[in-house]
Amino acid sequence: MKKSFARKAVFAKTVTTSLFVMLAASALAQEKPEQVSSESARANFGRPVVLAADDVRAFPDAPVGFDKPSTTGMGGRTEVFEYDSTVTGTRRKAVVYLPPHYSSDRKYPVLYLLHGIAGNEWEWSGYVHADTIIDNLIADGKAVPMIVVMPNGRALADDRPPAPDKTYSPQNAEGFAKFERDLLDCLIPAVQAKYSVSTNREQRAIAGLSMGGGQSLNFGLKHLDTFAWVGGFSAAPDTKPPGELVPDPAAARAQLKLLYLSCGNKDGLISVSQGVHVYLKQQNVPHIWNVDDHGHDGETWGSNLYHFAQRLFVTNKQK
Ligand code: FER
Repeated sequence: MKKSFARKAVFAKTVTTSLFVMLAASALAQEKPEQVSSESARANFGRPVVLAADDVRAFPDAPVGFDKPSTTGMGGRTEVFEYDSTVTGTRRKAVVYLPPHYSSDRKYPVLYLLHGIAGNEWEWSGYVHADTIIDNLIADGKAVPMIVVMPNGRALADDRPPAPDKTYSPQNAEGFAKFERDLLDCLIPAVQAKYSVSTNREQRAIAGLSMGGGQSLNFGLKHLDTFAWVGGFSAAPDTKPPGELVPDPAAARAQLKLLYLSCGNKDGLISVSQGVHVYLKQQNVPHIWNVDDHGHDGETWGSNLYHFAQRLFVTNKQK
């Protein structure tokens, strides 16, 4: 009797505790994403890196010279592209890379490449040399000729990078969320009106670094009808929780041609990508997970663009 009472008491306490934990968890889950601030960003960058057994390299670093212009110069070219945005009410800019011998006689696949929280449309070409990386891959026959659109992912009327003390302001972060509609409703149609590009989802990719990595996962995986190739390099805490990113693993499995995740093992933000990788693995969603030896820096972004771009718009490169 006594024993049974004791058991019941323990059971009741367990139920109460579990209920409390469940309620607290659901309250947290319904809460708005963590308010962005310099303090929370510092804390996120400072998180200890805890590596699991499969947090290892899928690829070596890109070879020396991969991001240096060839002695014969760039085969392709970059230009500034402008479009009208109904989201910001302004005319916005994107840097566009066109492959060698770009011609309206053929339709090209397009990679949308998104920058980080303090960057703008010049970050990928100016800091990481994305145009040179892609140009060299095409010249070497390692990537198919493609157009790369490097937009400004901060969809605000004033989309200049904010002063350093405002980098993590909620307003700046909000601009990155608003870019979803700017991309889908304004930029993609404008690119398709101006350039000779394929409008097929299997000829459209999205990838980005850090804040842009989070955007690429959030927008790419939500709009599988628009993007078949998705990459997140060092994805930032703007990334949605994994279950929200991929609510329908069967659809992701069926529709994605490539899902590529990477992060440096010296990057305090790695837990964001680790969470996505673990979930994808549990749900049997094929993906590449490349953990290299870098931090939150241009070396990991350049090297992962090198590996990602080679796998775009070709079959059987998921593994
Ligand atoms: C954060 C830490 C870093 C965060 C965003 C970042 C949204 C983005 C970094 C980058 O783009 O380089 O807490 O919150």
